[in-house]
Amino acid sequence: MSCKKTAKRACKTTVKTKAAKASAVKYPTRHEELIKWVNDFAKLTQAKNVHWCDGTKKEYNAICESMVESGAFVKLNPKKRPGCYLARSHWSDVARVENRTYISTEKREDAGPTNNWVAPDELKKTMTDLYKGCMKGRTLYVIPFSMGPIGSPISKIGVELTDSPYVVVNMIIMTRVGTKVLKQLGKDGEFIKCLHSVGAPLKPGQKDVPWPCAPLEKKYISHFPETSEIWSFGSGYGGNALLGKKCLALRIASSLARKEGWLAEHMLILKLTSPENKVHYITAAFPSACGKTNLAMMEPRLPGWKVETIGDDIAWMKIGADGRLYAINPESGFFGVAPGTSMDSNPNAMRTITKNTIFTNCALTDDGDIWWEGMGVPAPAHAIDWQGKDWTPDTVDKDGKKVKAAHPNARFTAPAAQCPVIADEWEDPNGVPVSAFLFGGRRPTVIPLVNQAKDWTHAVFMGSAAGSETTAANLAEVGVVRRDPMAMLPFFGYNAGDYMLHWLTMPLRTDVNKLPKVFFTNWFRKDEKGFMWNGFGDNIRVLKWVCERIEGKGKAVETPIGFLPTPDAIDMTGYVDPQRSAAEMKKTMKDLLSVDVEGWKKEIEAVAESYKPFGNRMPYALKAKLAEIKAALEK
Ligand code: SAT
Ligand code: MN
Repeated sequence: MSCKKTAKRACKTTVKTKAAKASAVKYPTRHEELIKWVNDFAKLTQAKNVHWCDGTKKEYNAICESMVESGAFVKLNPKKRPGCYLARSHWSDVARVENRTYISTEKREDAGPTNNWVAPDELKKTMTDLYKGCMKGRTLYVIPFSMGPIGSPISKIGVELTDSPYVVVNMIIMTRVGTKVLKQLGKDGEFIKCLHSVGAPLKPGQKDVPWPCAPLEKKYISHFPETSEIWSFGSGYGGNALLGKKCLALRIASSLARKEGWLAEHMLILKLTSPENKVHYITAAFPSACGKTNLAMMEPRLPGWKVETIGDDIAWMKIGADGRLYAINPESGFFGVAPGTSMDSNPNAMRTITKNTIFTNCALTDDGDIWWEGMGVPAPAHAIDWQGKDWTPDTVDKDGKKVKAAHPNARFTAPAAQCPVIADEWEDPNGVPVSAFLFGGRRPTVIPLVNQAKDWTHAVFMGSAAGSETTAANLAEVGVVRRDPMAMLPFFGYNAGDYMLHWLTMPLRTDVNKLPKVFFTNWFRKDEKGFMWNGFGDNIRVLKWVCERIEGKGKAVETPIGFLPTPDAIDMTGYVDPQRSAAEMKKTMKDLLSVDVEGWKKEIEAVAESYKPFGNRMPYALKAKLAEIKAALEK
């Protein structure tokens, strides 16, 4: 970024690389290890400038404006979306790339069978070669960030070095960035080193493209949990590039959590208040694009109930002095899936993204607003699609298939503080006490609407057995069921068998009586009429039963797979499915809340199959639980 008038303040902390060598250079920190690490990387990558981010609004605005000038951002109509921008990615760089994501440990077994693995020496050599000269013609941004409220005993500090201004502004929304973090770090505080480059150096005079990135075979999203480092190359997109999110807050943090005795999970955190003013905090682990954001901000369709948001994607949970689990949201923003988000499905998300939001791969309307499929408003007669092409509702591709205006994994990045139902305590440094965990996934058949675990081992089994239909959040086949234990499959920072053992040992570290009650939910069952359950605001009916169970009430029947609600246990007052009469819905509820014995036998086989690659690293207790359920189903 050049020192334009708009960017004057930001440039105060921008130093020419050559000048950086001179002792006269002022750094916004006295942390020598940090300064040396930054300068070494600037030298390796041959960055044109080094810019230390201060995290101010002024800096954020200056970088956004410079991206508008360079063509990387479109400024949206300030009357319709004040403070909002649209970015369009390269067509090939639209989601996480799991086949280019590595957990690099000295021993292959420590990464486990679910992760790609290359030894650290080899991977670092390959990537050092890629990093050589990769920032020519670009600015290296230094982003000091805190995951979790600054200074909270649960938080962790990271520093990301990147040549992507898109990453900087997204990180400013998603994490706590800037001088205040450096202050907290002091002269010798610990931080997690995160390297990132889009991998597209510029020759002198070469014009930049709106979304620079490297081809797939050069992309690497690498994690070194033994030294708590992240090295990312070649992609500018979400979870590949905003290194605080999946890379730090899940992969590196899960490995730290195991060492330090806590939990880093792919879970939303919500606050539920009953009509009697009883409060319960609930966390829920669903795979990417399965409705975590929707549940976290739900508008309940039962009178008197209130849902407030603490987090929509990641929960870090530590054990309090009272033996309970306390959760914080390590993030400060939402990186949500746009398509399907509407005033119907998630009104609070729609209200959150009315201002100060970055949209990625959404369609641009002629009046300077954004649009996506499933927004709940009619398609515009004309728009510019996510690839920057003219689009109308009739646009088809060369095979005659309708072209989508927004990419199915198009995203919004919005400050959490803007959410109208953000809970007052969302930034409490001590976290909130958790009463229940939900696991879930997108399962069109077999899995009931809700099912409660009988004990902690059963709870861990339930999590280990989770599976879901794949979605567009990952660059792979969409719509096939894959096992996604604890919704962590793409995010385990170590051997998933060891992770299960870590979970199984939680009762040894907590007050067992205060451990969260655990449930498996499935909003996605289908029959010939389509979805059998409305989902969204009607999910409060399931949460109400969950609360009753937490409080030792709530009618349930014990079955081989867990405690299922009796058919009348779910409050259906005012429930309307336009496709089903009340009598039909009664039958549907019966189907949703019964055990499909034949289906479950197959399910158990599939889970057993998923344990096999782990050999003895999969805890015996889970195999025993599986055998117990299998035997009970045979009876
Ligand atoms: O791109 S992200 O990994 O941040 C989003 C997701 O897949 O959940
Ligand atoms: Mn996620």
